[in-house]
Amino acid sequence: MTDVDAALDAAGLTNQAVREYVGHWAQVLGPERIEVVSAADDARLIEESLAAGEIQPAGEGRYYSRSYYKDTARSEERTIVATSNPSDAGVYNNWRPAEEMKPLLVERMRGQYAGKTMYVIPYLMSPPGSPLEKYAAGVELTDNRTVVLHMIRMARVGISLINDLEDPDTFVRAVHVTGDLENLGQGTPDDQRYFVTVADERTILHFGSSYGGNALLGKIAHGLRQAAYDGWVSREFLSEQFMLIGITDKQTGKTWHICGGFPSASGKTNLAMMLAPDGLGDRYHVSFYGDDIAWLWVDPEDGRLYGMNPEFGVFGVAKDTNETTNPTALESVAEGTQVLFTNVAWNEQTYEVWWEGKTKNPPADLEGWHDWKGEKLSDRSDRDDSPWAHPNSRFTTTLANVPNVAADFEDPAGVPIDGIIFGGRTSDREPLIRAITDLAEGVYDGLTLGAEATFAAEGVDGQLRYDPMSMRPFMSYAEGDYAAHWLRIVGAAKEQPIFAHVNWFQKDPEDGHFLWPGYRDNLRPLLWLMQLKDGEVTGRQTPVGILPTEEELVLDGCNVAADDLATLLDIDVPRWRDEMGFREDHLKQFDRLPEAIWEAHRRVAEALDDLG
Ligand code: OXD
Ligand code: MN
Repeated sequence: MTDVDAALDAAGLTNQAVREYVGHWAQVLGPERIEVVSAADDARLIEESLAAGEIQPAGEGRYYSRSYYKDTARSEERTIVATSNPSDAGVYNNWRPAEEMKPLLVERMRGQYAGKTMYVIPYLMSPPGSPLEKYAAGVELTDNRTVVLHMIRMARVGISLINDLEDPDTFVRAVHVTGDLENLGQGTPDDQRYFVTVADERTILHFGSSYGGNALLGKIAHGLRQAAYDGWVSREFLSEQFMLIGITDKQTGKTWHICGGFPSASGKTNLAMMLAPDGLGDRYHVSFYGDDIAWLWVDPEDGRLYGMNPEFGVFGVAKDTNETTNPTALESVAEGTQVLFTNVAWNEQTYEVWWEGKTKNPPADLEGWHDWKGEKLSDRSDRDDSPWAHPNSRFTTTLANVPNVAADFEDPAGVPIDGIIFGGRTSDREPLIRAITDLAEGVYDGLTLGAEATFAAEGVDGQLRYDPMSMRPFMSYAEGDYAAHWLRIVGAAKEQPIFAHVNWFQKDPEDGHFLWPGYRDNLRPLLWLMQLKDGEVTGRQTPVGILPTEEELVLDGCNVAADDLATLLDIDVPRWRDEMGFREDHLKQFDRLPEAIWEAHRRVAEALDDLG
């Protein structure tokens, strides 16, 4: 066993509460060494990881790693929110009693760092000086150097961040143990993994993975689950799986900010990194704040709703990222960015990387190429057409690498929020955009967000897999209380944001083509939304919200067939009536759902019925 005090003294870690926490867990985990890390250690840690073969070079200032083949995604069934209050149980949070989970995790983790280094990662999930800084501090312990490299990219990491806390004891205790990945029974009845957030103790205990979503504890476990719980208990803020962008009108100098939630595979990162389409680029500029998490609160001084991205980087899905879908993402992983790729295909001779959808066809010359499992592509049988890269392969790069990152992305004050949007992947029924000006109807719309199931087995035809506010995997308390908290926080804002539901994925039922070009053209409906908020257009009222008229949507340089446009800007009433029945069943699951949400539901249902 190592001398904890000597290691912490040498690192200059003076926060007494953090020292006690590290000392306690060193007893449980039994590491051989302790190393406290700061972002300034990145270059040395990269060298060490290269030398140890944990990462590989992928071009100048770019790196590549592979994870164990059964450890490539978040595991929702093994993810648990534990507290001491049974009324925290919701439909989605897999609630368990804290007193049951804590000893179980401690026993699983005991001695697991033997012969290893315990990395102590002091981090902040906010820009320093944020009004929410006291909810942002954490200290992750991990036995995995690649996890450290990811954390340095995804969070602000440094000893000074934790030494100087206003309340030295207010930090999230986040313990990560990789475990013996080859013997954890992933996905079997004997699964050994546990990813537990003990939310009322601000303690995260994750055992049995080194995949980002399970192992970068600042991001999802703290930044989303814990923060959502803290925001509710304190009555101070919301934490949501939202992207956040700015749109500037260069003619008037006005900037609007829009945040919003999209279930996975609905294009959230592409939207967050979008550029203005050619026809509108002279006038409008889109700036990037974040692609995955937003914290929202009302400023007591000016009474406005503010938002900020607590993260420091992007942990983006590589698949299908290319010059058309997301050119900014490609620039943010260019040479010199210190990006880390995970589970893409990699060439050991040229150090190139490739993933499905990067180019139309994979590289023709197989020489040097390995698939995400490390197998040589040249050794593959002709019959093997499995993907070269894992569908959930990732790139991890800092926000500052994104070419259109907003000039004020690190401003601790955050940015005022003008619009909150929700959007799933829906092949019919949902128009291009429908705006909602009533708070309860906006929250109701978020609660009934969903996307068509991607796996036949999981889905029922025509029915969505509901994913309230895109928070289904990250809910930390009961959904009815969550809805009430939304009404409370946003309701306190003097200037109300406008809500909208968007859908880029409507298809022609006959030939299956997408009706809307998507990507950069998605700016057009968002501009209309901001004009509606500012009273410059009026749209057309329907039972499910206000839709743009064809004349109002700025379509210069955009190719959409007239009949496709007509469908995009209309609602399919019979399909909507079916949907209302599904929504009712969905909402009935939630205890304590505020009456205001039920009233919103009934208003929409009655308005649809009134259409005759
Ligand atoms: C996720 C992610 O799993 O952002 O949602 O990585
Ligand atoms: Mn996410």
